[in-house]
Amino acid sequence: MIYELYYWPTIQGRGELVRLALEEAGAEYVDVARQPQGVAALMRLMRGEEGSEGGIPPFAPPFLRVRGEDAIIAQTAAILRFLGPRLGLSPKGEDAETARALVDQLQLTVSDAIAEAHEVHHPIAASLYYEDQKVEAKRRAKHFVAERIPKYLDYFARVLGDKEWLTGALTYADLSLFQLLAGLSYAFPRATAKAPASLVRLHDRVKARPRIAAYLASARRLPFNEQGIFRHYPELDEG
Ligand SMILES: N[C@@H](CCC(=O)N[C@@H](CS)C(=O)NCC(=O)O)C(=O)O
Repeated sequence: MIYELYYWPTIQGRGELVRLALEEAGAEYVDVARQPQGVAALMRLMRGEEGSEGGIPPFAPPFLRVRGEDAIIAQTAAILRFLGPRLGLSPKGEDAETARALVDQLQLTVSDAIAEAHEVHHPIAASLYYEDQKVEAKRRAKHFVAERIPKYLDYFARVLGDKEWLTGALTYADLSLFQLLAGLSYAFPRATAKAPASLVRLHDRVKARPRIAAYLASARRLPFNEQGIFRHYPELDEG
């Protein structure tokens, strides 16, 4: 089984949530847009010029194609919902439908937090530069830092309790929570320094998993940067 991941080649972005799941599972995958002519291939699929006959083109990356299978799946949470049981990162079987929905619920909450982290530096429009919306970004950041980061982190700490993983066993939602914590620590180090200790421990447990550790040390893991979702603008971390 070979998976093709389609995502922008120069940022971690939302593609990273899918990458972490594929890496943890040791799955065979191609990060298509990082290959020669890969971005052009991504654009063709997104425009519907290629792909499954009569299929649904994705609105935006990330999206996933399984070689030899017809469908292209977009939306990070939907991709992970699809991959979870295949990769052993969410419960399998008909009787696990509710358990899978709970993992999905957690994943969608991570997605909400990530969307808000992006809107801090782009509160008016994604098509405008940060420099063109700095005043609004500063206002938005004040609320994100004071209210939203603590609310999201306290929620995940409450779900985690004294368990090792959010739902008991490791799922893709734990990997995504790791990425949320890593991203927030990069973008808002001052605000995230107050993260609950149990979440820091979860972050460190994910980071130490052998395949994840090998991935993080490899060239496949791009560094955070100021083109991505989590951007470090010190003025936005002040609160
Ligand atoms: N809800 C989608 C959001 C997808 C998304 O916003 N993708 C970004 C990159 S991270 C993009 O390229 N968006 C283009 C656009 O929205 O026009 C998901 O979670 O996958």
